[in-house]
Amino acid sequence: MIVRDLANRRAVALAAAATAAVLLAATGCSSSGSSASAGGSAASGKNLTFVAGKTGDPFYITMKCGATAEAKKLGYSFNATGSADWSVPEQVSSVNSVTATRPKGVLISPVDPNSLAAPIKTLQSAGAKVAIVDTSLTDGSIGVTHISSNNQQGGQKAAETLAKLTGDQGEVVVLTPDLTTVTTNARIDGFKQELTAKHPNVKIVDIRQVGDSAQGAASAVSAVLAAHPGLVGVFTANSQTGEGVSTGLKNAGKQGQIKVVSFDAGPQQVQALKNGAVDALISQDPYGIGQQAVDQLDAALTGKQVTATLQTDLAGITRDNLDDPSIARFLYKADCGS
Ligand code: T6T
Repeated sequence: MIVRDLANRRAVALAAAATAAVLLAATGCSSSGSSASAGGSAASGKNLTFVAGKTGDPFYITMKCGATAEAKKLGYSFNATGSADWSVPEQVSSVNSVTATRPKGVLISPVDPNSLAAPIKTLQSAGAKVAIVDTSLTDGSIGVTHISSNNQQGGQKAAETLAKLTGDQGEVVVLTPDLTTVTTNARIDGFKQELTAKHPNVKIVDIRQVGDSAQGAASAVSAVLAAHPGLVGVFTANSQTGEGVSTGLKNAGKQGQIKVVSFDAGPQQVQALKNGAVDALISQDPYGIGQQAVDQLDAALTGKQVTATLQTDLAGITRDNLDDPSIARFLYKADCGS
């Protein structure tokens, strides 16, 4: 079952999630170079830009699709850019280039909570309204709106799901891109908190940084298995780590034997769920994040009330509910046509 966004509805989401299929509240955002425009009286002559964390990532692609559609509906021209990798220098450079184009509004998912603060402040000083999407900055005063998933809650749900899959006992590992990204860190915090509080016999034996790459995660799996031959489960904190773990387990001949719960639901992750390499996905609503961010920027630009903080939905996806129509919006896109 799925619960709609906004923090004041999260209690409903939690109650619903108590059943087998897992259901959470989350966020997302997406990117990569593209543009769309349409005429519209209220927003005539106004332009929006999206700066993604990683342009080729299905999560950000899907966010871009939602933002593009909403911008078109409201009559804004829309561009998308960002870093090809999860890179601070690349994203700083993107923000500086965007500032030079003088957009009226910008959606941005900062890849670092501190290093992007100064360039985004400069962007704001140049007159742009800014929506911080998916990730966050340490300085919460930057941006007119902040839209994301409840990543901590998603991590808790991942722990609950993995505990169930492993019979509530045994050694598990966490694979994460790094220990600086606020979203993945919040997921890991939630994961640890839930196991400590409710599943003490499920032990985290390693939290491994593997880089934001499927290859890094695949290689880490063999090292992890060598160090922990009795491993029963893996939690991967985002798409790329989730994509790599299935390859790593397949290479080790352990596919299907070790339970896997992955954050996000990119096309490759969904395929891995279908073929049994992964057991559950905790998915966000990046399309909705993109839509809502554009709505909030439009409100800021037209003198309407802006909501400072919004949380979007999460969904727990298994082979049992994958084809449920209510899950469709939680499956990420490889491109806006799919
Ligand atoms: O999980 C998403 C996003 O929420 C996170 O901030 C970074 O990784 C993803 O883009 C998935 O790869």
